[in-house]
Amino acid sequence: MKDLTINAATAFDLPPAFAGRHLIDGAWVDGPETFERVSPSHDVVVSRSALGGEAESEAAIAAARSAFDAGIWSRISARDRAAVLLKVADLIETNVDRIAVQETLESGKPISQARGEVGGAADLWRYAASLARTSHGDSHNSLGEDMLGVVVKEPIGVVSIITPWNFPFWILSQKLPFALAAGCTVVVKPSEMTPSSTVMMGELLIEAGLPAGVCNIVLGYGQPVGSLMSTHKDVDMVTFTGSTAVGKLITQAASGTLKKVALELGGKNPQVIMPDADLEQAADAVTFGVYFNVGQCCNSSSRIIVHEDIAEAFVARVVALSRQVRFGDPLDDSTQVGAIVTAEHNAKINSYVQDAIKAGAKVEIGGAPLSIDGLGPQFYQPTVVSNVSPDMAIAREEVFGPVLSVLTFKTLDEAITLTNDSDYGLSAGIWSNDIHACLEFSRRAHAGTVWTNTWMDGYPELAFGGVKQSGQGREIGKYGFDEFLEVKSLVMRVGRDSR
Ligand code: TXE
Repeated sequence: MKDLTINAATAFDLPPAFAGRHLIDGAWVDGPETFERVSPSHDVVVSRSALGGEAESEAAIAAARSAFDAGIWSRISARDRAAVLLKVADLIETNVDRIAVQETLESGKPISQARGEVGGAADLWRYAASLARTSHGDSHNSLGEDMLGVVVKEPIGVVSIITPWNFPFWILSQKLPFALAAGCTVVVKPSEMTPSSTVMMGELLIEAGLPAGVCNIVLGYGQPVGSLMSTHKDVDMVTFTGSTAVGKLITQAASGTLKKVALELGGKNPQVIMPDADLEQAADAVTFGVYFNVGQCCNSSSRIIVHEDIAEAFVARVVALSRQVRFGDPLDDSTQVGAIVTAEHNAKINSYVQDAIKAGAKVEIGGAPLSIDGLGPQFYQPTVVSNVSPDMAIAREEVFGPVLSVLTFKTLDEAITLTNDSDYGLSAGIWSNDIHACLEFSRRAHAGTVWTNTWMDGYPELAFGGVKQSGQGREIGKYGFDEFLEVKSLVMRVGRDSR
C-alpha cells in the first residue's frame, strides 16, 4: 500500500443534495417515490431524485408520441433543429463545472475527467447539428419513361434512450443530439445511480428552446421504467448502453413490437504490444487505458497481450507508472483514479482478482480494496496482474475496475488469436513500428474500433460500437446518425402522359 500515491480527503464545500425530477411534456414532475444517492467517495447524500413507475413512463411516452405525430420537431426545417442543438452546445460549455461536480459526487470519478466528459460533449452536439443540415437521400431519373424515384430519409419516430452510470453525460450526448438532429422525439432514462446530469441536461434543453414533449426524462429503475420503454408499442426504437445481460433482456422485450434496437455493451479490450513498439508510449497508453474513469469504462484496455521477449520490461514500466498514479479524493484536481461506484461493485472487482490469484496469477501492484482516511472504503487500488492465462475469468469477463491483466504471446498470429478469443469485440489496439503487422492486425481483429499506436482517441466524425456481444448498431458519426433515420422510396409516375 505504501507503494501507491494517495490523495487523502481535501476540504471542499459540497453543494446541497440535488433534487431531480422527471421532465414530462415540458413540465417538471415529482415522485411518486424518492431515491437518495450516497456519494461513493464522500459518504453523504448528494442527490434526492424522483423515482418513477409505470404512470410516469406512460405519460412520458405519450408526450413523445404526440409531439412526434404533431410534427412540432420532426417536420420543422433542419436549420431550425440545428439552431437549438447549437444553443445546447453553448449552454453545456457555460455549465461544465456545476454538472461535473455533481457527476463526480454521484459516480466517484475524478473531477478532471468529469470536466472533460461534460465539456467535450458540446462537440457532439455541434457535430450532430452539422449532420442535421447535410443529410439527404437520393434521386433516380432513369427508371423509365415518366418515372421518378426518390429515396428520402425520415426520422424513425419515438426513441427510448437508456443510459448507465459510468459516463452519464457523455453517453447521453452520444445518442440524444443525433436522435434530435434526425427529427425524433425521445424518452430518456438515466441510471438510478447517476440521474442528476441528465436532469441538468433537461434544464439546458428547455433553456435552448426545445419544444415541450420532444425530450422527456423519467427517473427510475430498469424495472419497470426501462422495461416499459423497451416494450411499449408507441416507441419505435430503443438505444441502450450498459451490460450485455441487460442488452439481451432489452432485445427480448423489444421483439414483441419488432422495434429497432441499438446496443452499446461491454468489452474486454486487448492492446497488443509488439517487440518493436515504442515501449514508453505504449506503457503510458496502457496505464491511461486501464485507470481512466477508475477502469469503469467499456473501452478499458483491461487485457494486455505483450510479446514474451519484452514482457518483463514492459510490466515493470506499467507498474512504475501505476505507482505514480494519484488515486483518492475525486474532487481533488490532481486525482487520476477515484472511487468505485458501489460497495457491491468494489467487492466484485476484488473477487476477480482473488480468484485469479488462486488460479496462479501474480499481483505486481495493488490487488485489494482500500479505505482512505476521511473518505471511506469504496476505493480499489490500481492493480496489475501478470501470469494470467486466457481461460481465467479475469481475462475473459469485464472486471470494470482499475485492474490490468497481462498475457503473453510469441507470434503475431498467436496475438490475433488471443485478441479474438473473446465473447466481446468492442475495441482492440496494437503498438508497433511495423506497418504490415499493424495493418494485418487491424484487418483481422474482431472489433468495432482498432487503434494503432494510440488508445481511446475518439472523434465525433467516426463510428463507435462493437461486434459480437459488445453490441449492435453504431453511435456518433454519420453511421450513428443514420440509425435514427428510416429510408423511404417514393416511386412516381409523373409526366404529360400520366395526367
Ligand atoms: O448495468 P445495467 P449495471 C457493465 C459492467 C458493469 C455491469 C453492471 O461490466 O459491471 O455492466 O452494471 C437499466 N430493462 N456495464 O448493473 O444493469 C439501468 O437502470 C431496461 C458496461 O449498472 O446494464 C441503467 O439505466 N433497462 C457498460 C442501465 O440499464 C434496464 C456501462 C444500465 O444498467 C433493465 C455500465 C431492464 N430490464 C455497465 N435493467 C458500458 N457499455 O460501458 C437495468 N436497466
